[in-house]
Amino acid sequence: MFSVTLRSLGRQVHQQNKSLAPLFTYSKNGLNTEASFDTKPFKLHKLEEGPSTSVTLSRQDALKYYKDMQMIRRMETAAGNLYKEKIIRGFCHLYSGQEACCVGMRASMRSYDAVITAYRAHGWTYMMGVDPAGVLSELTGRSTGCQRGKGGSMHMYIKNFYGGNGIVGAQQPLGAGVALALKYQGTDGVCLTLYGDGAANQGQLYEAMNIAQLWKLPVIFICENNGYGMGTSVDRASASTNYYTRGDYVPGIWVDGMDVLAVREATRFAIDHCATGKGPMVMEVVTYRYSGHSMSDPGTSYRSRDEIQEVRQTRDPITGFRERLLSTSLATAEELKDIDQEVRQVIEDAVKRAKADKEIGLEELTADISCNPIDTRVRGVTAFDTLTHRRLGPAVNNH
Ligand SMILES: Cc1ncc(C[n+]2csc(CCOP(=O)(O)OP(=O)(O)O)c2C)c(N)n1
Ligand SMILES: [Mg+2]
Repeated sequence: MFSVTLRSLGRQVHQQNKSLAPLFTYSKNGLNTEASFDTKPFKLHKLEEGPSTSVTLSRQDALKYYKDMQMIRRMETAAGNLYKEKIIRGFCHLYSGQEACCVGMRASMRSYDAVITAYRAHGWTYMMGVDPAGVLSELTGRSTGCQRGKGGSMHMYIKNFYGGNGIVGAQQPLGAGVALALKYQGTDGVCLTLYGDGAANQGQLYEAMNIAQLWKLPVIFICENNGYGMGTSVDRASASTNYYTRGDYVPGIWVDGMDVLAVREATRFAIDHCATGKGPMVMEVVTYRYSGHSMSDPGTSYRSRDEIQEVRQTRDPITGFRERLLSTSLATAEELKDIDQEVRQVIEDAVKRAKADKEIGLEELTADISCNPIDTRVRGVTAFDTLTHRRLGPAVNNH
């Protein structure tokens, strides 16, 4: 009886609001195990067909995406606080606002696909398998950090994740190189190569696209368009802000980067394209960063507080997703509150560890610089003062 009522309610809602499709598949507790949604239309460049805008979401996946997005949001808030307390030093670029991008992409990746991104890398590091304590301890320079505290904010790695790159535009040719390696090894693996709208104007992107198209490399060039490169808006920096078309001869797709499901579908489509030998693809995900460019930028001199507030209220990736889950009975408010509580606890524990754990000793400073060192002497403070290079463990991504 209850499920029949729900079903007809689902139909009514669907008729009133095209973003909600009929509900189906009920579990005992009256919650749905699956629901369908419509995404915003994708814009296509040099493509006859795009991904379907009608997407299905299982309850299990819904809870996972929600938790991952919340984990990244809270981890970044914690990183911001640790920075203000001067426990994190140096660079620190936060990803808050952009969570649906990495969570949606990761949902469509296969275990052997690779990722490379710029310096806004904490969320990706978590999504590729480092727990929040590994990320936060890396930020505070502790030996329990994912790079034993020697990489910091911009240089985190794990299997199939090639970092964390601080030079704007540097990672795009590297991503094409990773794609070449995947192809050379005979896998159908794809390299997701992310860059910002600011990096979209770097010449080396176009050199990388050229060779990727010629050699049909399995690389998705993904422009995370968050509206700004440092304090410069996209309109001031780019002669064309249609980043999905800027590969010219490379097919492109525009995606709402605040909708985790749209990102997931577009990524699945792009992976299929690249993995079947059709060559590269460009994907523009339109998103927003709430924080300043880095912790040293308050982020309010080149945009208004109202603008930030409006995005928070109308386009926030987590709030929007939460509403979808509740309105289609994929989850209850109580359940989501429990997840929030669990996430808060994980981050609190991670912060404690990031403050308490030890730093590496001086003898490790010159360890693990090269994978196969030819010369084991490393220059010290002066050219005459040499230190010894040592390998402490296997290199990440040394195939
Ligand atoms: C080659 C190079 N030029 C300039 C910089 C300084 N810089 C760091 S980030 C940045 C803006 C990049 O913006 P975008 O690509 O949109 O990435 P977002 O910060 O928005 O994620 C600039 C100019 C740099 N790191 N490297
Ligand atoms: Mg940007």
